[in-house]
Amino acid sequence: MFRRLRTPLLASGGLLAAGALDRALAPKLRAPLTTAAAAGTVGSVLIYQYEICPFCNKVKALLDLYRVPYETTEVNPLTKGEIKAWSGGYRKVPIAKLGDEQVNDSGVISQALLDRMGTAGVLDAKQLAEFRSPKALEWAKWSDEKFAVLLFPNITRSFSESYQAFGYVMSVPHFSMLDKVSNQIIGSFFMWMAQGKIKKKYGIDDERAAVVAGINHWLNEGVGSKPFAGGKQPNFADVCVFGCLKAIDRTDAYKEIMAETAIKPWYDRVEALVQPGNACTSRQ
Ligand SMILES: N[C@@H](CCC(=O)N[C@@H](CS)C(=O)NCC(=O)O)C(=O)O
Repeated sequence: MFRRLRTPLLASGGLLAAGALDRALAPKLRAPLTTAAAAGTVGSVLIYQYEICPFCNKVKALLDLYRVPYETTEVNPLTKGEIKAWSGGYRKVPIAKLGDEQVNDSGVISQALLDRMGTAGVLDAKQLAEFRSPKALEWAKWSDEKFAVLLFPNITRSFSESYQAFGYVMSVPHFSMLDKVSNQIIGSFFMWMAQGKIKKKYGIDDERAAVVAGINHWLNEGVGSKPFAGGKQPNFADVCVFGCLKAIDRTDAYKEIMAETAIKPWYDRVEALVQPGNACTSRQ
């Protein structure tokens, strides 16, 4: 179990105060762009992804937030068959196809998308500057380098947790039965076996305590008393941290994080703006 996290918000007024804050803010949140407003402006977007990859979910949350239509292709983690022939040796996800252009790495993809959104007028110059302010980029780096790395050890603590995390492979339509079973069993097994090595690599002792401490740090230092790290609207850092948690939202680790920390009101606020985007429906 996680140690229960007490944020200033909880300690000084409890969940009631957090709920009241949500209600007070709800009408002021920016109305989402319609898909039609964004369609045709950014061009075609195809994301090669793993459903449980935090970096892929970050990119999808960004697209969803601004109602930019996109498609996803699930990559077989064992064979990489969907990308191997054309990715030029790059074997990680996400990879984006922006029109005909291949863009690797979630950070590069996100900035390329934001540039296109700026050019297309989905975001004006001021909104763009605020969304990717130096502070937002600093927290985005923290999310990628310090927070995202905590997720893997948390969803692979045991074979059964690892098996649960890999459960999504069973519903990927283009995976053959052999792909599904091999990923579910062999993939889960190797993820579980790799857990210790990853913990050692990143100097993680107690993975549950580490993820709670990470969330504590984000809530207290990143979000603070504002609705979002970006203030009244999410910024790129909000999108990055949201993507990390969205990636694992069908796992026991996620349930425990939500129950044992005070992150849910912030998460729900971001999710309310991201929905009804594709990240929630792109699951194949
Ligand atoms: N810096 C990269 C990191 C991407 C990354 O590490 N992706 C993982 C999945 S979460 C991956 O593809 N690992 C290689 C593999 O699965 O073989 C980014 O932000 O896109």
